[in-house]
Amino acid sequence: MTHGRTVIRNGLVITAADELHADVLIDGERVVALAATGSPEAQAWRADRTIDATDCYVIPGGVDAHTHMELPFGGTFASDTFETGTRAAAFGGTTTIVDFAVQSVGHSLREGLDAWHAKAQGNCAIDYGFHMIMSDVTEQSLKEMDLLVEEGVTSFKLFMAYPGVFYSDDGRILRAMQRSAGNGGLIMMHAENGIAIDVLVEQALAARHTDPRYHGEVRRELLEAEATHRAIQLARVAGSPLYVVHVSAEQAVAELAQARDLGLNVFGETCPQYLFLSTDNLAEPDFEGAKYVCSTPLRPREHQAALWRGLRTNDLSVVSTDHCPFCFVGQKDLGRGDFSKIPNGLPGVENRMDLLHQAHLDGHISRRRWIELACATPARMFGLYPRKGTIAPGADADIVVFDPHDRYTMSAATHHMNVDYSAYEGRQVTGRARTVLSRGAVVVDGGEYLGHAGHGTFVPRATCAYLN
Ligand code: DUC
Ligand code: ZN
Ligand code: ZN
Repeated sequence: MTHGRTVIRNGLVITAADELHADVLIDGERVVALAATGSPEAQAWRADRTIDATDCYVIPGGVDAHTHMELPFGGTFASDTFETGTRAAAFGGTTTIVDFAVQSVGHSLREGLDAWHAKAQGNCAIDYGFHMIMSDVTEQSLKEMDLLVEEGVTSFKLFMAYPGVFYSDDGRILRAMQRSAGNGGLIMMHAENGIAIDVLVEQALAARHTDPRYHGEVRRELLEAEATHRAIQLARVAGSPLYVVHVSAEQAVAELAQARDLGLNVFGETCPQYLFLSTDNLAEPDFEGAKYVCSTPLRPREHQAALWRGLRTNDLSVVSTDHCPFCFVGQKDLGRGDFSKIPNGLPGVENRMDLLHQAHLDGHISRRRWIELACATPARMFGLYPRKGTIAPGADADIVVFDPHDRYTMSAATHHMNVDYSAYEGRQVTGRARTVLSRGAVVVDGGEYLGHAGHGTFVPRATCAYLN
């Protein structure tokens, strides 16, 4: 579909590299030029549509590299479909997601990937890519990895947690890492020692410790740090890069820092829930803590300082959401009386850009670092840059006109995610997406949805741009 020429005037363009008072010219689905606001060049542009961004930022659309739409988990499914989840993402200023296709045990990667294509195709409001969850590392699935890399599915998540479901033992992990060392794929690791955690779960339940807060207690910080350390050593042995997802414990950040100080291709991701929430939430009475059950778990608030520091030093280089919503009524409920049966996951795809902007206002990160963590680095990490993650000639016109003064209260009553609670209920933030463009089309404007299911297309990805 062609959208003619659009010009965005009078805004402050912020990318990971620059802040410029510039106008942006879009032709069809792509950015074609930037020029200083008021310059003869910008004034000479003729367009079919002008978007006025006075007093606003003009930023690249967010890239959320970790979502789980419709994920089957714990006997139920994540409550956002690709349609509802990507629409909510658009409202929150995110214009690309990378979701996790799942290989189940006994099935091929191909079957899993085809199933996820079928769920997403024709349903998405914004562009999307896939990572592949490998639950069954076999001779066959190792060979399939090469084919997936060629098709633009260039990253593979393995689990050291969830024995009997997604879990891979060290031998399987090593084999997958060796394969990715050869084919350019990036191994993403859920680093928690699931075998030890399951022992602690059993002991906790035997002691009648059944409330949601025990989810946080049994998934010990040391078991995240130990698994992170082990994953790093296995990657070194295999000669492969490693990306550790949803890092929450200070001791795990220390493992990443040590590896990175050695110059290794080891990268870390954290999520807003670990930066803004804590075990205090998990301990909320009347089973309310179930709303905050995810893995890795929320940590005592003292860990937050280490995460913010990691984001500044680049020992953590991406903030994704791990968006995996389950309704409080009817889904989280499954774990009343047994915390281990609470489906793991939090909603957040709509909240990430605004929470990170608030983090800028609170003095944790600079404005350009906000864009780097939320747009540019995930795009580079997962082979989407410069098509996604920046505003530059040739890039997709995935652009957000962001009003940095718009103060509002996050709430389930007003959010667009298909889930009956907000993890950030009542939190006031300043700054919100006003106008959101996906490949040149306005999909959200002033709180109104103007997009449609099926606008979003699958984006084949190149390999990680950070490897040295
Ligand atoms: N963690 C979650 O919280 N949900 C889904 C899978 C995961 O690893
Ligand atoms: Zn995980
Ligand atoms: Zn996840």
